[in-house]
Amino acid sequence: MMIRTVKISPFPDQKPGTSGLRKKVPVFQTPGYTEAFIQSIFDSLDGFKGETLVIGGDGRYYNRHVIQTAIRMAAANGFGRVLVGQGGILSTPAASHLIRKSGAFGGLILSASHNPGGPTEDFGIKYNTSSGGPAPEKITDAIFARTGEIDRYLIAEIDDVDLDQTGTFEAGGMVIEVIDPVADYADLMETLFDFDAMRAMIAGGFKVTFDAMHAVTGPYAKEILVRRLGVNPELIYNATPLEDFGGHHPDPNLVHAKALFDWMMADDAPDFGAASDGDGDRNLIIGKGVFVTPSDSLAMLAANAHLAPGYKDGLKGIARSMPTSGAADRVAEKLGVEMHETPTGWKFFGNLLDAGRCTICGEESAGTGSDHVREKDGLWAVLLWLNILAVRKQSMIDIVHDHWASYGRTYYSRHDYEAIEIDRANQLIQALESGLSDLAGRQVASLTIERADSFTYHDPVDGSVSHNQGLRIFFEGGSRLVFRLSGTGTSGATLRVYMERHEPDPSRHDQETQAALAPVIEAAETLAEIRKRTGREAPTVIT
Ligand code: VG1
Ligand code: CO
Repeated sequence: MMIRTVKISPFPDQKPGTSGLRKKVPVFQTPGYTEAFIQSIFDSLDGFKGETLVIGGDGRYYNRHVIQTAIRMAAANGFGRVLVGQGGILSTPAASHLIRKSGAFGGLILSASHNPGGPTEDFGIKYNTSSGGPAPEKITDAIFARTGEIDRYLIAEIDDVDLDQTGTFEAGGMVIEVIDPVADYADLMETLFDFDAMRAMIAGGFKVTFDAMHAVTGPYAKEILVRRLGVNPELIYNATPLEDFGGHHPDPNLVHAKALFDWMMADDAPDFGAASDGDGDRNLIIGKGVFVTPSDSLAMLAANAHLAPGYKDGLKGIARSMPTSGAADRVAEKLGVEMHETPTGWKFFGNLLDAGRCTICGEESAGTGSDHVREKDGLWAVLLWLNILAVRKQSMIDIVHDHWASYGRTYYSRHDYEAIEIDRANQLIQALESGLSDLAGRQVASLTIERADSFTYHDPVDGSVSHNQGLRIFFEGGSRLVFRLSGTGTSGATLRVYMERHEPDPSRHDQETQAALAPVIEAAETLAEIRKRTGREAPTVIT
């Protein structure tokens, strides 16, 4: 086998963010750029000679090209075997499962998740470890350090692999297996959920619709929802993965999945509607006439998980990212299990899951998952909801109202200001942060500030500490405001403002969310001067 050593100079901007390195496609197309990052990953790892590497992506533009490059580089660097999803496709949770099941050393997941795709849109690369989860900060820091000094990459001269045929062959001294990306994952779902009960519910007329947003979950939805559960195929939308997601953002929120939302609120709505994102790890859950916020969905799934066979023995604990609402905390308290609050990003859940300290975790950004893999999992959340509905034999709206009646309702919203100038965003955060210690006791917008801080996470498993994970302002009465800058964007900065208010009184559970949060929203503006500092009159996206 011919291995070439290609000389390169470091690229200064290869710092992994919340979930790997995300840049515009033309940046990844800069000669040597993609290779420099992949080589920096390999150079930061020890002991993978002869081991297995999983490679897959969300099918976006440039996916196939980078997969070929990654295969050649894996061979040149000494991996013994690569597993690649057919067509270059693997949803993020399916990749996590495959890494675990095959005993792989790790995996490369090629995705920019919910960001748009195409020749001038976004691409991303991230590394997952043998546990199946995103590399922890210790490793991503090492990768970034390596990108700063890298001077060569190794690549084997092998022909392009035919990604469209499953099969096993040898090239470049390495075994290459192109595998069905769906089968193992679908089988895993059958071990967790009562497919008979769900099939019976659907056969009995319960209508389910799913929007795959022209992204990776189409083939998974067809196999699991249609073929194994009997959902009407006409109710599965945008099920063919496209390199540009049909020109849309594959982001299952109320802006980009508005058509689904509108239908779910109409008289002829199906019983249950859902959508997933570019790489299949997020979920949007809407019942007929009722939208379930991701924070509420986490709480409701945790409260009912024991109704599914995979969780019949109950939960070891629950974990949520800090900006996620406290709705799940109330469930953990009632169940008498541990509750953990981590920084944003799935990589922080890995240690807790590995140590058996939690079973279910979730984020306000529409990510929910469990210890079955080490990534959030969109279809898993859909199936857990369907399993709960099949057992409880109630409508979504009744289950949601029941939950609020028992635990109170936590009104929740996130306001995003996208692509603002980086300097302006940093100044806003700095100004707020420098005044944090003086805020306690201050009155703002009819609320009284109880305390404020910058969130620091102490990992209870390995003792690592992560600073600067978001600014928190707590008000008397339990409302909360959080500010942080996104770590997944590719143009400018994105300011995220998270607001919540708990309402125990059932007679006040039917307010419009933005109205219910009005004082907290006003406090955000007063404290951070968002309009003046960003130059924006209103958020880009409200979820
Ligand atoms: C966002 C979300 C975060 C999520 C991350 C990756 O990060 O807020 O909750 O884990 O995306 O999700 P940020 O730094 O932009 O706020 V995905 O589906 O993009 O892999
Ligand atoms: Co995603």
